[in-house]
Formats: sequence, structure tokens, C-alpha cells
Amino acid sequence: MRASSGRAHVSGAETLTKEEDIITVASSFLLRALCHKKGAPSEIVLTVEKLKEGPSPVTLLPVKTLDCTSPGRAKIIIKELLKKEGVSETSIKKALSLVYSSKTMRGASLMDMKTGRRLEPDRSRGIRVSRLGIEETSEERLSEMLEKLGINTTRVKEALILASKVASCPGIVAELCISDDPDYTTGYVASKRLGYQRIPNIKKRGSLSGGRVFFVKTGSDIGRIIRYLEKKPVVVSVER
Ligand code: PML
Repeated sequence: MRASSGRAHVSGAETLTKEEDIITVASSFLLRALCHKKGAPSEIVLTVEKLKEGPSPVTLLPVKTLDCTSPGRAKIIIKELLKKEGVSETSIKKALSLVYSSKTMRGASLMDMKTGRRLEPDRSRGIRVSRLGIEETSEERLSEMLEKLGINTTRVKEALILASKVASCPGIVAELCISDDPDYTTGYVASKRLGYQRIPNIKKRGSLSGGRVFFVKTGSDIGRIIRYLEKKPVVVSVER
């Protein structure tokens, strides 16, 4: 589901579901679009597609919430984490100026981890991670796990599932995310090795900035990465 108002993105949601659950899931997505805090959208696009191939299994990233009290400190943490994944200073600088700019991006940006060059073919559209869901038996386990951490919300679940798919994509070394919701101030850095590292106070309340950057190994096949992120069905499961 994608809801927009003119050219501005209002809300979006993706999932994989069984045929008998389509109506329930579609209504919940429509309700979400219609009741969004950003106001009623002028357009809602709801797409339902039958999968042509079975989903591949992916393991959910481990979650950690870091101690962070200000956007200034958040930037230091982001730099430290991304450096551990080999992302260059130049790329980190470019990514930070992108996600902290008030011009919110529609989809995610793909960035060369060394040169900081943006690699997505259409900058205004960006990359839309799609065809992702959670394995049925893992859903409850995920809720229980997040409940214990006091973060059992749809937003955290969806971001975690998305980050797990992104981290499983060959050629992607890390992701940086800041929510574009002015009232939501927790973001994250994620990668296969670092897991899903939540950063509170990543931006000031009321700030309109936000976005996602996926850092790509230099020399990767970009078409292949985009096909994986946008088209490959992936179902995430929680390790026991
Ligand atoms: C969003 O959906 O606005 C992005 C949320 C990112 C952080 C979610 C979390 O609290 O872990």
C-alpha cells in the first residue's frame, strides 16, 4: 500500500500473506492510510500480487537499543557503526547529509560504500523494498521478544523485517534509517554482522528529515541488488 498527497509520501506498507487473509490485511492497510497523522491522502494505491516463486528464508536480525540522548551523539554512533562495516568517511558524510536533510526521500537510496556515489536509477523514486513478510510461527515469537524489550509496535516489527531482508541482500554492507515521521525520533543502523542497532534521539522531535540509505560494495551488480530488494520474495523467521 502506498498513500500520498500530491507528490508527498504519506504512508506505505508491505507484507506477504495467505490468500484467505488478503481482505483482512488489505483493510488494515487501508485503515492505516486513511487515519494517518500526516492527514488524509489524496491517493491510495493498493496492489495485491500472486507470488511467482516461493519466498526464501531469512533470519531476523538481533535487536539492540543503544544509549543515545541527542542527535549530535547519534551522529557519532552512526559513524562508529558504519566505519566498522568499512563504509568510508566520504560515504558516511554524504549519507548523513541526505537523511538529515528536510527534503524527505520517497524510497531508499543506494550508495557506494567507498565513493558515496548514489546508484539508484531514479533519485526521486528511490528503491522500494518489497515482497517481505514474517513466517507464521515466528510472528508470535517476535511479538513476545519485542514485548520483553518494551518495543512491541507495528513500526518496529516492520522496520526489523525490512532491515533483515536488506541485510540478507548480497552486495549490501549496511543500512542507515531515520524515520520521516516528525514525531518518531528513533532510527537505526543495521547489518548482518552488527544486527539491528536502534538509536534513540537520532533526530529532534518535529524534524521533517528522514530516509534510508543502503551502502553497497564497490563494483556490485546494481540491477541484481535492486531486483533482490524489490522483487525477491523473502520470509523472515526468528531463531529459537
Ligand atoms: C519508520 O517506519 O518510520 C522507520 C522506523 C525506524 C525505527 C523503528 C524502531 O524504533 O526500531
